[in-house]
Amino acid sequence: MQFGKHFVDLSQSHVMGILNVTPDSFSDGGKHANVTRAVEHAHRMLDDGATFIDIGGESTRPGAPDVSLQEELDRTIPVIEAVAKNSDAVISIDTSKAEVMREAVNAGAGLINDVRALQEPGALEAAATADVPVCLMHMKGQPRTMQNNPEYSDVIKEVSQFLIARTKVCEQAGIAKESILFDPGYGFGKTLEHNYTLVKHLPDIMSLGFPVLVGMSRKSMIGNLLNRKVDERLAGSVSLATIVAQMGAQIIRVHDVKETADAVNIVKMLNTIK
Ligand code: 7PM
Repeated sequence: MQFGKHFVDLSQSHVMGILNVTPDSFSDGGKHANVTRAVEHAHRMLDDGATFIDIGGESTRPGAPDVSLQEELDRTIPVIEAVAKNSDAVISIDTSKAEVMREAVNAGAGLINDVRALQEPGALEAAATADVPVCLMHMKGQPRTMQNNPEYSDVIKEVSQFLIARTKVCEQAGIAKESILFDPGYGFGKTLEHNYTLVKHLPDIMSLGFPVLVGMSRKSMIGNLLNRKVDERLAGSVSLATIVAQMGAQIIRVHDVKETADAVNIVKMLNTIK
């Protein structure tokens, strides 16, 4: 699949590193220090084996306060420019805002990662014009309230139907089928049982014919099952990454790139053995 100027062979699994873009106000070093730190983090993840770097301005994080357009642009665009100029990473922009999509792709992003699946005003048109692939994620409800008692009659069916319905809307807006990826949206309006059902039946989602991106790194589906705090979820995260890599998931979005790349490389080795 072509991601802007980069081609990525999705017949194998790739690691996507999550890049922290911290607000300037939390740093005494100012804007430049933040950009420098973010670029260093991106380079470490690339050295550790990431193909993709996912850059987000935090507005899409469940429970996070809304971030203004200007703030999201200020946080993400300078980092995208710097990483695009100094590496051959495929940069993914984690946003739901049309203007951020446009500016990010102008700055060098090769993938739009939208947890709201292009449902915000202008997002469909922005993605169609940007001419880079888009990851459509399933979320039930809205970030602030989605975790209070989510219910499904059939979670696999509902997630599949939502994603397929969004592809129709995308196609009508001029987005080619060939540039769409699917994400079941682990943790976004799902109970523990729903999340693990979506792991077990990931092959059903994959059989819809779109490459999949999965993000389970350090999430509550690990913490709540194993009774682990956020900084104790590495083994759980790598275990889940290994399982979905073995299923053939195309992109695995994680915090811990080095450990996940090791797991993916073991799966790849096994897949070369008869
Ligand atoms: C709190 C809860 C903070 C959850 C951050 C998160 C995904 C994503 C996120 C995902 C795609 C995180 C999440 N999760 N984009 N953005 N898929 N495509 O762990 O699962 O970073 S935010």
